[in-house]
Amino acid sequence: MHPPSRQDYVAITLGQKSSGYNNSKQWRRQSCWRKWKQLSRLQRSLILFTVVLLLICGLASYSTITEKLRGGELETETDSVHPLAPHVLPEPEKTGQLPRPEPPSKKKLPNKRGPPLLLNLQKNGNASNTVEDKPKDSKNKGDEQGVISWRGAVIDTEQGTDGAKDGDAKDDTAADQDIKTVKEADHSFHNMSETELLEAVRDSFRHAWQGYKDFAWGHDELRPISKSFSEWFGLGLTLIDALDTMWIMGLKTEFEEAKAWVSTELSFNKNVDVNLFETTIRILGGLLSTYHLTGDTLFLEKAKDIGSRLMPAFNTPSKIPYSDVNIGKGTAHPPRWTSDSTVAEVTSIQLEFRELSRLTQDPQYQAAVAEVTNKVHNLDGKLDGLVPMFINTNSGQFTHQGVFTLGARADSYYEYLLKQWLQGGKKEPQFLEDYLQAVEGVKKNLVQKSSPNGLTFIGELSHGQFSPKMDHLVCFLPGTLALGTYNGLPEDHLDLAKQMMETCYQMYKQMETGLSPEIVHFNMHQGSVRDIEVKLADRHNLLRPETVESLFYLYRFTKDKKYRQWGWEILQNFNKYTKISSGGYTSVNNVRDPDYPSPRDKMESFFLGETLKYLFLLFSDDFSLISLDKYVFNTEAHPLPIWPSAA
Ligand code: DMJ
Repeated sequence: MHPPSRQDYVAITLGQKSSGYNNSKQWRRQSCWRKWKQLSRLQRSLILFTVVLLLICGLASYSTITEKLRGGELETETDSVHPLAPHVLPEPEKTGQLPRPEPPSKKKLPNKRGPPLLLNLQKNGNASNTVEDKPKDSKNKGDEQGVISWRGAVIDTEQGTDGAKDGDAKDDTAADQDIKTVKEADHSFHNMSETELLEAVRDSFRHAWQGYKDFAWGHDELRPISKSFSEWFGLGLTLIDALDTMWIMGLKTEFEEAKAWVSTELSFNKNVDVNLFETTIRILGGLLSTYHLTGDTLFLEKAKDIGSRLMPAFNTPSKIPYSDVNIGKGTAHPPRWTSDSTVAEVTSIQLEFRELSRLTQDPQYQAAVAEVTNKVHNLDGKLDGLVPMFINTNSGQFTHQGVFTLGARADSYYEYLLKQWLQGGKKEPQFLEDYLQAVEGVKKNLVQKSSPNGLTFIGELSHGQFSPKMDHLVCFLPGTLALGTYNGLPEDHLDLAKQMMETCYQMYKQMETGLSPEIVHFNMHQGSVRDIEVKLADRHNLLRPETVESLFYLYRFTKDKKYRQWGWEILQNFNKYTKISSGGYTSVNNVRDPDYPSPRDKMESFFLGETLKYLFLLFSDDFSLISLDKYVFNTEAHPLPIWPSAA
């Protein structure tokens, strides 16, 4: 017998619905229900468990199949991808000091508008615009010239996206693929003149800018696949970060349209919480450097405005600034979950605030950041000049002590020690002392060699325990070390820089896409098969600049052309795996899968602010273009002047 309540339920249900149902359906349902009720609780549990298990397996295999289908449908095997750039070109011009280029206003602008293959094909209507629909659309339109894969590469339609060929490509060993990439890059690099290399970077910039302009104008970041944007602070982050890059590249039209937006649309009078560090390095830094390069006071006025709005961050019991400021309300606060700030963040705003004081003759900015510097200088808890990652805004003490890294949360502390010393004309010995001590601390505690090939890397230390983990962020270090040696610091800094540079390059080269993951782990045990391991969660690439940044410094100081070649390979792989045909570049989830690197649908502002700028400067023979005797780059690649000796 069913309990009364269940009978009621059945009766009411059937009664309400009976006119619409046929009898056999009713009967089957009642009979099934009776059988179900006759089962023991154990039997019912077993059946339910099996059903749930089957559902989970079904869902999992559905997403795998979907991904495979998307990968198979959307991509081509590497052999069928036509390289974008390599025409046969004259021998490279002889290097040497060329006359300093005129500023964009006086300069003859390049005629070329936009990437040759991609935009032309788009104009022809042969390429659809998103990763998801591109090959399907192209097939439907019966394109005979070739379709464009989501990578932005042109595919031979006869080969199409044939699954078997995909499979063949996958059978290649990683080593084979590495060799292929290098050979291709080698060939095109040696055949390119300086002018061609520079134009290739300009093309990439134009392509990124076009996507931003079409789908994200005035917003923080482009989402190139969904053809939309994301907001972080709502301050046109990409546009401001890219201003000085456009000026340096001589992209006058693009620069003027961005300047018009800054002039008419940019307002900091907004009820919005911004991150002090990110706003300082990207917005304040970007405005200050653009002011210096152009002499246009619009940018100085905007810099003063944002600088003064960031000052409430320093109103803390310890004078160590909070991470977040509301630039409209003039209030500041730490993150919701802690009263700590990040050490790199509070110690990497100094170049910008010091420069703001010099320009405005208002000492408050420099005084605020100098107080932070001095506090950190005097703190206990360092290890041979290495700093922990967190500092408390109430006590002013380091927290989470005993953990040391040159990666996230500590990286630019070291960079700004050297660069403040340079900015001030080498007159503030405290910076130099702290920097030299830190480099010794790195050598003593964090430098190790991998197995089997002996790559030099910088690991991490946690309570005395060494971990062979290295963030891509650490690849700023070769450039900083080389800059130090160029300015008279020990030669062995440059030796370490060169070794580290090789390692950072290998972090790209040894990946199947030729792009570095966010984090790597090095093997240290004798008999290891490969030097570099990548954990599943660390396989993404955010279009970060640190390696090309260091390549730029190493090339300027050594003039060894291999650094340019490495930069060229990296640019080509960004073009191959992250370029979106409708405009923009995307960060990717998986640098180990050249068939489906899995786009993340975001173009970080530093790709235009830093990555492409450093690549452009790497390929320029004109060393007076942002001379390293006259400028220091902030940690977002915005050049700020080295102070004249009178200052
Ligand atoms: C940039 O915002 C800066 O270079 C910062 O110092 C580190 N992170 C990103 C780039 O990776």
